[in-house]
Amino acid sequence: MLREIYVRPVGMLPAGQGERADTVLGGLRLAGGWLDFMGVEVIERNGARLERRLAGLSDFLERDWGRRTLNAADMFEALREPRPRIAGLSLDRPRLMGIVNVTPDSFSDGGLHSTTQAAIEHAYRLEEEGADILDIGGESTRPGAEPVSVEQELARVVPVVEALAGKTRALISVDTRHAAVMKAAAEAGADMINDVAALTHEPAALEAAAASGLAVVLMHAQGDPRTMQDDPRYDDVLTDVFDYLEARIEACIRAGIPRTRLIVDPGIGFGKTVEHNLELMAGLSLFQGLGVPVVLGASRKSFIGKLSGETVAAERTMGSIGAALAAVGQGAQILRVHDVKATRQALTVWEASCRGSTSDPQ
Ligand code: PT1
Repeated sequence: MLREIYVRPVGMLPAGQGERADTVLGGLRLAGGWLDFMGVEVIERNGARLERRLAGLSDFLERDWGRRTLNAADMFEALREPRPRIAGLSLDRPRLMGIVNVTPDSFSDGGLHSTTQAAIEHAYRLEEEGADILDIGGESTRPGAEPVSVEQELARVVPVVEALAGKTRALISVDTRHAAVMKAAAEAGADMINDVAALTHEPAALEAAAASGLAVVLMHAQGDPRTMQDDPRYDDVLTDVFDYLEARIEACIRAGIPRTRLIVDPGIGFGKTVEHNLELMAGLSLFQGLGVPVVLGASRKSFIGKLSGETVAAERTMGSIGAALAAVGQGAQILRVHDVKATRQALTVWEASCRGSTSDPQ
């Protein structure tokens, strides 16, 4: 089914401020989280034509949408539905997924043993700094990266998962496109699969993820890492990515993965120009209409370099925090970041400033 109407929550206030019964202008809690939305942006698509307009909630709810009523109503319900815990982690506040690369080029001296040790130490440091999830990856999927063999990926990832499983408070996620790695990681004690190919890279991936019983991040990418930045094109990037993720959720449900185990990610930098990335950032709250948690990975990416003129990725922490706060301001539940300490500090101040109090409800 191709959607004709999309409903994006807008006009965010800190949770509780918009929902108050005494306000003339009523708002509703977004996904059981930290924001109330006061209105919606209605996006209508007629073939290639796109119309976007804003509506207050009562205006939206009272309007007759004709044969599109069901389409609008199911998406509206999905916006409100509180997100269930993922592997025990509540998503009523923003969470941090710390990036742990198990790739020799990230840790200079080359050998597998020292690479493994460095990755484990890095993971513990990120947990200490406030990571809720540790994302372990053995294959680089950044633009232009060459694939590694599955054997190599297994040799990098599995020892790190084994070392961390049961020893950290943080959840363990494995960043992989390969069924064999998903299976081995699940056996080694991982909690979550993070797949930049949304379980499409191999036919066996969908089956392996279903059998694992783990939570799964479905990320949108256009093309393969090696060539994805060669002239990416969309009819409309925001609704095209939405449709793709919706179709992948449906495929997962058909394969036996319940919606409560699914998470989506628009895939910043994966077959996208700077303009595409910024359209996704600006429209990010749209993805709450999929009814599952949203992950955003903007950390140190080249669009931040292009905006700021900073050519050194490791010097993009400040820009990455800008992207992170923009994302949680649109309801994104999980941020995939390199700089856990800096992002945690920024989030703590952002949350307390929205709340207007030092007292932490947790
Ligand atoms: C991501 C992500 C990921 N990104 C998820 N997993 C990478 N769920 C790896 C650049 O433009 O966003 N979400 N796993 C890393 N990929 C990139 C892509 C790194 C683009 C850098 C860029 O610089």
